[in-house]
Amino acid sequence: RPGMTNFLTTDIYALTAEEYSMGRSNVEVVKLLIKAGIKVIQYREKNKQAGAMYEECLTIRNLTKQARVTFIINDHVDLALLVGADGIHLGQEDLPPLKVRELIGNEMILGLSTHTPEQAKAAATLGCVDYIGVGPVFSTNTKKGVCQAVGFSYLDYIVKNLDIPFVAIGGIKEHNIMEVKRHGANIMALITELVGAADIPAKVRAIRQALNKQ
Ligand code: TZP
Ligand code: MG
Repeated sequence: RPGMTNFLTTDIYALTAEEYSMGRSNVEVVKLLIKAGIKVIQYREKNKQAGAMYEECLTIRNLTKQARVTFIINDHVDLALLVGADGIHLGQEDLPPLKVRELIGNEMILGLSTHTPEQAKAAATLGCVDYIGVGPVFSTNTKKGVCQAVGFSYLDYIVKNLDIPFVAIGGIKEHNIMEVKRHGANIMALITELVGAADIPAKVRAIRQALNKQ
């Protein structure tokens, strides 16, 4: 999968969320993330109509392609196919990963959110999932609804027992990211800490400094 090299070598996996972006558009935020040297970006947008998302994703696909940034789209397989994204990210309630793999072929990255050891084992067993999301590590307001923080116990379980690539997610900030790394995570997914930062490139520099301190 072409987008996987960036994925496996990155430290930060950035996700969009316009409602937390301090009045900036998803496209503006993506430009800033690219400028900051982010190599993996997921378009995650829960509040827009398909037509508006299509236009945004088309623009973001062009920007990310030029910058050789891996572009993953949350939920919307049709959008990912139409704009030629590098990957698609599914939740537990979305279409079955095996069926989505049938649609997207072998070139696209397929990610799946998981919240329990059972879900992680099931994802690994499918054979068609490239990476799993692991979390929420800390409590977060960004994912509204049923999802309770699972703390470090679930992350520790994954590090100890499973071989599949994973990204830690949920409430990860500059001040706690080193703790997450110490628990064995190499790739951290962040939403509000990045899109909500007044100066996104400065925030990325600060996070990378924190990660490389010890
Ligand atoms: N999945 C688990 S937690 C979460 C998602 C999409 C939200 C993470 O957002 P934030 O703002 O980084 O806590
Ligand atoms: Mg979903």
